[in-house]
Amino acid sequence: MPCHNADVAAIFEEIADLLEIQGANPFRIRAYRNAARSIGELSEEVYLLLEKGEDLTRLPGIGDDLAAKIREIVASGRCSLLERLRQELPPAITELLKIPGLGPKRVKALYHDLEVQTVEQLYRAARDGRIRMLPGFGEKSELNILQAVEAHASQTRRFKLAVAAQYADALRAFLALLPGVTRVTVAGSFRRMRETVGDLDILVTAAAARPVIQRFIGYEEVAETLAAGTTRASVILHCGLQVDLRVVAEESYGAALHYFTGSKAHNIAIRRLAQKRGLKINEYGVYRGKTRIDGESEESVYAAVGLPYIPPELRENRGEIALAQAGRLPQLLQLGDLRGDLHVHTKATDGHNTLREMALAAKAYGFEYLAITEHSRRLSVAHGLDPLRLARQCEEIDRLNAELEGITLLKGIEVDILEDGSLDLPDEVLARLDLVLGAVHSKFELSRTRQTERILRAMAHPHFTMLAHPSGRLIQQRAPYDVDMPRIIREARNRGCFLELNAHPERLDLLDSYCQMAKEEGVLVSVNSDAHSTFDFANLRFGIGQARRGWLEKHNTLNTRPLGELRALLSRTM
Ligand code: DGT
Ligand code: CA
Ligand code: CA
Repeated sequence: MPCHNADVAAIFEEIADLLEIQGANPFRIRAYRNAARSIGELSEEVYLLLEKGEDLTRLPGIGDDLAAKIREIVASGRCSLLERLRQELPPAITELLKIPGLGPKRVKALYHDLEVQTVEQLYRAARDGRIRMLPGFGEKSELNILQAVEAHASQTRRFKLAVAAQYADALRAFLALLPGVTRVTVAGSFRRMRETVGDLDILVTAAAARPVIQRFIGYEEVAETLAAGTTRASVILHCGLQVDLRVVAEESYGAALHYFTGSKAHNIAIRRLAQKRGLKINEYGVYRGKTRIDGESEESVYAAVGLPYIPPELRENRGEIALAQAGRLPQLLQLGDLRGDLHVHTKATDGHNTLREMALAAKAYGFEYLAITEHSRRLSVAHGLDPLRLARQCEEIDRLNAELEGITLLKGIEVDILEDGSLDLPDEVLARLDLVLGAVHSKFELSRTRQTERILRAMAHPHFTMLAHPSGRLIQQRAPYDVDMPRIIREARNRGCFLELNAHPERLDLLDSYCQMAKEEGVLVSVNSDAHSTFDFANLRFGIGQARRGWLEKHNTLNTRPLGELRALLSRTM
């Protein structure tokens, strides 16, 4: 299992917290905090840097000692310092740090002076009025703690869609093979392809419910069973993900699927339509009075309120019901519509595979074309290309294109947009390429005005083709940079260039609402994998989900075009 940057950053962050609770040297604490930030913000996976033999001490804030710890973490998934610190302190103490308003300093005081070691003990201490006695706390902070603990209990962690998919796919396969099971569908936010999911909601039809429930709570990944009844059960998996299972009758399948797919706002709006027609919709079916008139399929539920079937990705009550009433639902983009991928890396920079391997994998995936878009020289941690190395790669692409059949490689670059909006390679180099993706990889903290000007200036460059991962966010790790995205979308229209929807599971960037805006403005979006290995084309599944949430259709998408048409569109931008 690869150890991701977020895992390394979380370990360093926890070390810093524990050191602080122990009252360690502030410089030592700060070194771990800086390292956590440095690794957390790195757009390249540190395990990949290690595989390539990169010297990690070149990264900001990383010295020999920290580099050794990173190697240990990546190699073993563990850190002996963290394990030692955890043994020296009560096991639940890090839970306390998750309570808003409680930093390591306060946790230290609560632990040393009141022997508070768990959230439960914290709650009792606050309720009993013992916290206000502590120096530096007082009545008001005691009340704040009480409220924060209550809020903390009601909110749980969310999982990235691609992470949830690993557990969902395995569980679906397990359930589908159980005796008597006829249908298994993962509903909820997962089916709506939201970028993160709070829990999995699984719907099963089966000859008998009880045996399915028993096998479900006995599934090897179950850590805890929260509830197990005759037709439903809830468990928590070892990874912390909650799974709700419901076994329903065949005749209620459609109504149940509709109910548990949500969103809640969409369901409420549909039920209101039903009421107007004198009908009632619940998870068991569609009813007129006491008579059940429909509910075996989702189509029948929508038909009962006079609507065509609405795809799950649209069910957010953001205008989809009015469109359905008007008969104007979009024909949403599908994975099979894509004819190529316009953003991949190879071994030449931070990818795993050679040019040839990537080309053959793209062909096997069913693609007609593949754009090779390495990083440019500024991104030195990714071993970005300078003009000479890029020229060599272009020659290699010419050779492969002459040799390979059924796949065409396009010459591209993911060039860094520098702070002043200039591009990280000379014009005459960019002019020789088929496409130029511009990307922001630095100076995320610029003001809104300056960040917007920077990107607009880059887009005005005569060779600029497409803005890569337009918001720069990493899901649950890094907020989008502050930028006037509507203005960028309008400029893309005026300039005739394109926006990327980057399907990397940590990015899913362009955000869905901006996909809608791009569509309205007539700006074509390219759903790209940003593949760093031959396996990564699989991530396009999540990019397609995001595109569908953003109402995109085949004709709104650049890389659904046949090669000839694509070339014409690309050359118009240059
Ligand atoms: P999540 O898990 O937070 O990512 O989001 P969902 O949408 O999966 O929400 P969840 O798991 O709480 O519930 C699954 C579905 O069940 C939800 O999308 C709609 C339906 N549902 C849950 N509670 C209610 C409710 O109070 N009213 C209605 N109409 N539907 C509900
Ligand atoms: Ca859910
Ligand atoms: Ca649920």
